[in-house]
Amino acid sequence: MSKDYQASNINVLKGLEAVRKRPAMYIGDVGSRGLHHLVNEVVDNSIDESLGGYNDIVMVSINKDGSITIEDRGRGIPIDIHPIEKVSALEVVMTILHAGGKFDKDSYKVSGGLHGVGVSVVNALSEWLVVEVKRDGKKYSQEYRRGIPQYDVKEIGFVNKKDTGTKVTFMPDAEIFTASTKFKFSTLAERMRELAYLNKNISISIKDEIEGDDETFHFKGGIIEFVKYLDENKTVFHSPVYIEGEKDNVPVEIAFEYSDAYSDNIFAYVNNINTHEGGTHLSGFKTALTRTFNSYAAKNNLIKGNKKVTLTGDDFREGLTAVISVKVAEPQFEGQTKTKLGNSEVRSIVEMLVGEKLSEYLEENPAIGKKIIEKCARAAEAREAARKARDLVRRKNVLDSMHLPGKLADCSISDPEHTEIYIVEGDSAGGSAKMGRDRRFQAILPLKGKILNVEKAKLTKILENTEIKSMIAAIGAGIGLEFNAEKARYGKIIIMTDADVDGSHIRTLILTFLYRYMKELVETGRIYIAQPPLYKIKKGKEEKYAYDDDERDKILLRFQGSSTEANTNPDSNLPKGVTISRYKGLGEMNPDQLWDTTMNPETRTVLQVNVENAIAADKIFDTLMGDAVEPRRAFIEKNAKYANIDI
Ligand code: 0RA
Repeated sequence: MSKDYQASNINVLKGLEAVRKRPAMYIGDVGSRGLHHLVNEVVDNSIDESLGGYNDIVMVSINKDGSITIEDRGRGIPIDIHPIEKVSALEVVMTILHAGGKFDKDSYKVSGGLHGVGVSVVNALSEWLVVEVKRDGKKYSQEYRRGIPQYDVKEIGFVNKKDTGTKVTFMPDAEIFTASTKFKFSTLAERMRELAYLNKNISISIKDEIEGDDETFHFKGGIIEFVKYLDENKTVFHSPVYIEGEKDNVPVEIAFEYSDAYSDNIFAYVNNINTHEGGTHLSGFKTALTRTFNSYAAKNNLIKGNKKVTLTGDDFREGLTAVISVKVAEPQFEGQTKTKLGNSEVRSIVEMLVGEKLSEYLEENPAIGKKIIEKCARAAEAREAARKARDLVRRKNVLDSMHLPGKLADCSISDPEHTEIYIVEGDSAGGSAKMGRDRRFQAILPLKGKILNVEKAKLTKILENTEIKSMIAAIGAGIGLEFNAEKARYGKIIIMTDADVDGSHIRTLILTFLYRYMKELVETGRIYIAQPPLYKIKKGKEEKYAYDDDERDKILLRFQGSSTEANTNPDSNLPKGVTISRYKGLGEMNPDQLWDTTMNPETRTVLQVNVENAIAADKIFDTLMGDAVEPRRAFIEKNAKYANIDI
């Protein structure tokens, strides 16, 4: 060691200590999400290099020892001595909070939400980290332990002058990530795929040396291909419309197309971050879309036959799949999850660009224009019919939460913060649940048989379905555009179905409905899946429940260990005196058992449904519920056992 770093730079140590003391403040949490965020943080820096036109390749590798490497061909982190800190700029970037960004101001460095905290945060949360930089014909490196440099930046060789880039390898610190430090290929790959769609000039490869997985993402068509990918399993009306432009230093890129789906599917990005909560770029787009299409339709007399209906924004969004990608130098992120763009200037920029370019596009592609207008006019007619149907239903008071469905066993507390509703498959399981529950805060709604597949049905049909109506009434917060999560009568919505193929299908149907018509509940993490046990294992008076095969085997081993006699039953592998029963359905459990194993908040496990990856969620629902048969078969075969829709 050339210098005693442990004592030399008190500011660095203070910064590292702050990060290690409150890691969640910097990376959101110390669970799986935070762990994978470390990788994204480094990759974001590589992508930033590509935004400036300096980088075309990012390579991510999960290494055999569990560490991870991110390598790019950017300019390489500068290594010259930093004028203020008096050490290599590389060391500054790696050890000083918020020094990681470009020093130049006109880059679109991501700086909101959890992004852009800097590589120094990754360094502070790594047991060890090695950085290698190729720059000016030389190769340099430095190593750190929990963020502390182990030696000065050193030269380790020569390279071709044109050969530049940065390579970061790190081992996440198990002292910080106490649950697990294992990187998941699919989680990382989904984000890499998204980044490759959003940045068409870059090729991103990822490999997993442990599991042997390997993928490379490079989409020359960028977001046009992204839109096609999102609609892969849908029937589309035309090839994507593509709009590109820049105003006041804000580059805007939009691709969209219409399919025969009933809902819309818009992904809006700012500096490669998915702005789940929307914002000014999204509202600018929506306004321009409605206005431009309406004036095009009027000018070309395209809604002659439908004089009575006026087309609204909703009509122009039915079946719309769109990707909006803008770059903003100083984005303001607002909203609950800091994923809503606040910059007001962006609204008019997007609105103007879309207005201008879409008009041009429609003049040049009249056939497509006509098709879209006709499609949206049909949507308007259907909307009108649906409104009538809804009014009818409303008049009958079915959707009114004052009239709760007869099958609902409500709870006595009314504060949603403390209440939960179990949506249960079948009347008999519903009966057990009603008897087993804690009636103060647990409500039970049994559903009979399969509910309607909302992915394939029009709103009018959906509103006629008894099971769906009772869910809407019980939850009490409306549906679709009128949905208001604040009115929801329960804090948790727990889906409880049998652990078999039918149960899995019913669960997917319910989830599809909630995802399409009460999305906010999914987005705010209020939907859960109950986990009933698969086995009951008995030895004498002792009873144990197992929730999967591994757990069953562990319990059996334990019983075997405590058994003094050898197994004398030649027909089974079971220890003596032990019996196993496999639960075929919830109905086989008596109320007490159901409470003990699945409903008691003290002892149960429930899976929270989250849409961490909205793209994956959308695809799963399309695949499982849409028209196309082949992809569904492929999905089910690939996810054999029973597809666990933990999206
Ligand atoms: C600071 C300044 C510059 C580039 C970077 C950091 C940089 C960071 C990372 C992290 C992973 N890959 C990276 N590539 C670059 C600007 C360099 C210049 O002005 O020459």
